[in-house]
Amino acid sequence: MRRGLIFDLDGVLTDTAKYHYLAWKETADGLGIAFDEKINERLKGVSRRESLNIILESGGAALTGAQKEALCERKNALYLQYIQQMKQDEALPGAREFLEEARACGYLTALGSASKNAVFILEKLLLTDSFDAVIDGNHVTHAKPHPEVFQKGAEALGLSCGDCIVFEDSTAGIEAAHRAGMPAVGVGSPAALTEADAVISGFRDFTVRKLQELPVS
Ligand code: B16
Ligand code: MG
Repeated sequence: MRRGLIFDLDGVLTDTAKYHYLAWKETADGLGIAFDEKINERLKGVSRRESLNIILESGGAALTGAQKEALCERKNALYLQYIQQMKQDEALPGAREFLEEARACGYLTALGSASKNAVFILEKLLLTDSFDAVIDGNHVTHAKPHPEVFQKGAEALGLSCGDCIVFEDSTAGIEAAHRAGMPAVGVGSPAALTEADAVISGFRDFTVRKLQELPVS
């Protein structure tokens, strides 16, 4: 049995994508770049800087490194205003319960998120104590689809990559899991997550028993 479970944050344990959307929209509006849900989809699981590059590319805008840095800071300041208001009930349904059950059954749990705000969000959700290790955007040099975040997650748990299973909502994250040598459970729609080894709609009514029935255990 694989003993380590590594969870992405945004889109898996909570829906911060809506706050990323609002903050990026305001930033893009300031640049006169049209921004919509379709472009926002491409930002899921992608680092802050890479997200800005995607937005600038869609608007045909070229900026200097310093200008990009300033925009990333501005976007994050807007984003922080939103997540400051988060409450514990913004954990996605069943996520807290599944984490508790998994740990009670002897699984080790790690967070593997691209976000540099992950620790703050876990605190807001009262989920900090549900993890044996947290690897986020502050611990990695390479963004997903690079496998670094998950490799470091396994290492922090004291496990080999082959002992871990990843839960991810983004295609970049699923590719990162595979490149780390880990199976990926997609969280979302099977049509969007075709590369995942199994797909669940979310953690509502999801149990350790159901995990063990998936072709990833
Ligand atoms: P931050 P995840 C990712 O979180 C988001 O999906 C992505 O949209 C965001 O750009 C990235 O975190 C960086 O977030 O600006 O807070 O550092 O899905 O990897 O948990
Ligand atoms: Mg995600």
